[in-house]
Amino acid sequence: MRLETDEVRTLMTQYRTLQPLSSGGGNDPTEGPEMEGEGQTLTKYRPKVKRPSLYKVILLNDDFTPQDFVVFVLRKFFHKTEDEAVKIMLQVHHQGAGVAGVYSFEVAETKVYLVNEFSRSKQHPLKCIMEKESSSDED
Ligand code: TYC
Repeated sequence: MRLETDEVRTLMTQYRTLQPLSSGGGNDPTEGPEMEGEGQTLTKYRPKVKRPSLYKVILLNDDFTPQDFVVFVLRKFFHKTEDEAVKIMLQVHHQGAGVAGVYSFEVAETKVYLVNEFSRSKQHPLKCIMEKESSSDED
């Protein structure tokens, strides 16, 4: 296609005055606040995807559950080695609580349920709870 000089001039003018596609003011819910750059409007986007939240599964100390039982629970339900299990058990024993593992909501919920049911079935008062892990990309 052959362009006449006038058409070329018009196209070049249009090109130079083109606005960024997302110059704000639209109703795109993915658009974040604008930032002023070097004479140009930059649009900052919020991430469209979020990492799933993670949950800490925590064991609580008590005065009656045998230490060996806690170590057994850590090995059976949290796949810890003997050394890791002893370390976590002692942390709980001395500090009052300790993290057995970090999982997605559903996995954490299942572990809490299984551990509490297992402890109850063996008549030990060992309690397991879950707590949302604070993540850096949340306000
Ligand atoms: N404190 C318990 C004892 O001395 C041991 C224990 C450790 C219990 C960890 C619970 O989550 C626990 N027998």
